[in-house]
Amino acid sequence: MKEFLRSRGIELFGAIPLSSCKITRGYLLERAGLGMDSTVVMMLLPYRSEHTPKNLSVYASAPDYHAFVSELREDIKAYLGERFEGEKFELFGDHSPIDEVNGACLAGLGFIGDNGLLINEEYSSFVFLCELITSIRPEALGLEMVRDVSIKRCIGCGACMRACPSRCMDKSDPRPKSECLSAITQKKGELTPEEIALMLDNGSIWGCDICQSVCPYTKGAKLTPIDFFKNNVITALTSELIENMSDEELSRRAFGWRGRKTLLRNIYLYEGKTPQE
Ligand code: B12
Ligand code: SF4
Ligand code: SF4
Repeated sequence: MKEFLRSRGIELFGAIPLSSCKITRGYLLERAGLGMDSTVVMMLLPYRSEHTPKNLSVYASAPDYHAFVSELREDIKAYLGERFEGEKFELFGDHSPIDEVNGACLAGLGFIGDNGLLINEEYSSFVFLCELITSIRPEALGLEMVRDVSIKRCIGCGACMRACPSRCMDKSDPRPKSECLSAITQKKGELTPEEIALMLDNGSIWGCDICQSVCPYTKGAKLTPIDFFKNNVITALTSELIENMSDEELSRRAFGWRGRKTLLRNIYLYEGKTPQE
């Protein structure tokens, strides 16, 4: 398993018992026929490349990580299917039965920042998380089960709290996650004047990286070694680019998941245009 993952550019992984994880969407486990005695192989996918995006977040500028996970899912199923007859296995990422930040921390792959993200010592928080959940024992996969890792936290310097434009991490009055700028840019329908001002003041059409950029762990963090995230990076969103982008290409981008209309709403606001122009 280690060699298989490394052949896909995945160097950071660790196995933990599912029973130690925070279950957030139990129905996904049921659907895959996975019991609570399963093993979770948490994986980190560093995604920040040398290309610095101008008006969108780093995660959205790279090709969609869901596509990477889909491809990996097929490959893992073929690999394990040949070797382990009758066993259950499923790869999840984002749409996952567990709290992935918590899981990656339990697997010893990093610690949790006050910004809520998993911070890895080499790559900082610019890592996507995904996980194989399987009935196969870790020893049979050539992995050791990581046990009893306590949740570690960042140094708590407060830079993310001070920089967050939505005041999500305020100690006295933390705003709900629905007010996070990242959530607002991904919201369907009409935005309120306050939400529009927040988006324009911070110059991001899709996502928000402020609490990651100011984090001291990001200074000097390594760039992705995974080719998938290095190529086809989009560093600026424009109405011309999106109006001319095929549905297929848009579906392969993280900023496409809410549909063209929501994305163009943000771009037109950013460009000072009305939708008819
Ligand atoms: C829903 C969600 C969001 C929502 C949250 C909305 C809401 N109403 O909850 C929104 C859209 C705000 C969001 C934003 C982002 N997200 Co998000 N998100 C998730 C998702 C799908 C579920 C989180 C969850 O429900 N956790 C379980 C509940 C029980 O935990 P919780 O206590 O509510 O939240 C915990 C964490 O999830 C985290 N957290 C999650 N969202 C937010 C939002 C804010 C403002 C804060 C402070 C913390 C925080 O804090 C807690 C620490 O354990 C996870 C994937 C997953 N399945 O875990 C990705 C995930 C956490 N997100 C991810 C990313 C990349 C982002 C963004 C950086 C994207 C961007 N550049 O714009 C931002 C960062 C915001 C932030 N500071 O966390 C990555 C994080 C990777 C990492 N290194 O930790 C994940 C793991 C997806 C993945 N598979 O890689 N996200
Ligand atoms: S992503 Fe932006 S708005 Fe959301 S918590 Fe981080 S700094 Fe605040
Ligand atoms: S900016 Fe400081 S407080 Fe925030 S996550 Fe990074 S180290 Fe922790």
